[in-house]
Amino acid sequence: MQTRVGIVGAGPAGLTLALLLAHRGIDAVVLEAKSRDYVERRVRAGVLEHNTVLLFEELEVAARLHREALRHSGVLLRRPGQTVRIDLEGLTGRPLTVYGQQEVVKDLIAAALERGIDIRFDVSDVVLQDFTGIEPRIGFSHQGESTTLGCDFIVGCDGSHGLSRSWVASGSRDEYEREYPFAWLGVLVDAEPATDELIYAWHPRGFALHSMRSRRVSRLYLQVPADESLGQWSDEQIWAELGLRLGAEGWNLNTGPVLERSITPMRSYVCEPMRRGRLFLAGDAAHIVPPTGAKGLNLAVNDVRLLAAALRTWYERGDQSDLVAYSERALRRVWRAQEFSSYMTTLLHALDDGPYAERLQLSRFEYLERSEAAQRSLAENYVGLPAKDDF
Ligand code: RFL
Ligand code: PHB
Repeated sequence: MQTRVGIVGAGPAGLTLALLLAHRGIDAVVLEAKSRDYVERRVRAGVLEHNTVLLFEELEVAARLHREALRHSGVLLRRPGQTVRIDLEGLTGRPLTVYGQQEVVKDLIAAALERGIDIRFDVSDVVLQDFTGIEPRIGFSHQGESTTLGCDFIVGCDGSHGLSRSWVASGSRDEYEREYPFAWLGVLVDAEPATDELIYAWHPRGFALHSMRSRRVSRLYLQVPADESLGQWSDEQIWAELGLRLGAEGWNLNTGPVLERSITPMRSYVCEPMRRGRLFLAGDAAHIVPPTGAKGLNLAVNDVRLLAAALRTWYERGDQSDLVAYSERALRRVWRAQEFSSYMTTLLHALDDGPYAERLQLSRFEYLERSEAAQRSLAENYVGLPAKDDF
């Protein structure tokens, strides 16, 4: 088997990259460890930046998104007795789009298969070889047979638990990490959202988030200790805690059957550089942010936007300068998102760091309530700085 670009992982990064390359006449093969059904059902992100939507439009994969997604022009930040609305669209001119990651993945897979892109699901034993030379290869097993895919470049889009990162040699990579002492317990619920805009709530008992997937399905999260297990929480306890932490006078949560529940650890990670030889990393394979800033999927899409353009420059002009610049360019936005995600996380979670830290949180919140400059800064980071080559 031979192709130009071998892509490991069919999440948002791998699929978007394959579509961007196909758009430019560059063929690629995508190797995915899980089944199609599994990746299409995995419940994760919900918030898309305007940049991400614009790129999906350019790729002509946004028809269903435009029919079904919810468009939000603001977001609510709450503390007991106090709610601050950030007018995202008014402050930045850009709205926010709420559309489930599993819907994005379904749309990308359907478009890729329709356009003849070769995606192999259920592969195993993926081994990356010879990427420090000019003829990289990917060994893998598929339907009981071992095969080798020869390619010009390998792109590791295999997410936070993937293996590609481990091939960027330990001696030549710098790793930056932070583990938070808490996790998010998330529930997907068959209930009409009790709010038109997302609510991020600080509460002395811990953070809570009211998000949604549609006009009939809500997505809610609770801060829990890092070592919490799902079995420790009954539905009744989850509803009681959500009601308490999100509560406001004259406002009630809508409850309903829980369709899915999960626990997500909160951590930050960056691998620098996002490249070794002809192996490139993109998305969660290279960096992880806590979900409070809603940035992970959007960063993955930005990485592959830059990488696809760099590969095009290489194939059309034999010019490798954009490939050389890829890691540095991508990392500028990655670090902005790291800082913003850390800001949102420490603004909104119960930190268990004493009364001084709590007063700082309160002061930051009051600053947001009173200062348009503070609101504008939050808004431009949350909706996403405009996508440019150098940011
Ligand atoms: P993915 O989506 O993890 O895809 C990687 C794919 O690689 C496959 N794979 C392999 N394939 C072949 N061989 C191997 N050895 C392989 N190892 C792994 C995996 O099966 C998988 O299909 O990474 P990608 O494409 O980089 O996309 C990143 C996003 O998924 C992630 O950043 C977001 O989900 C983060 N995130 C959010 N991002 C946002 O932009 N907005 C949000 O609102 C938002 N909310 C969230 C989130 C993530 C969450 N969780 C569960 C982590 C909310 C939550 C709760
Ligand atoms: C979600 O809807 O899953 C969601 C929304 C906002 C976040 C994280 C997750 O910050």
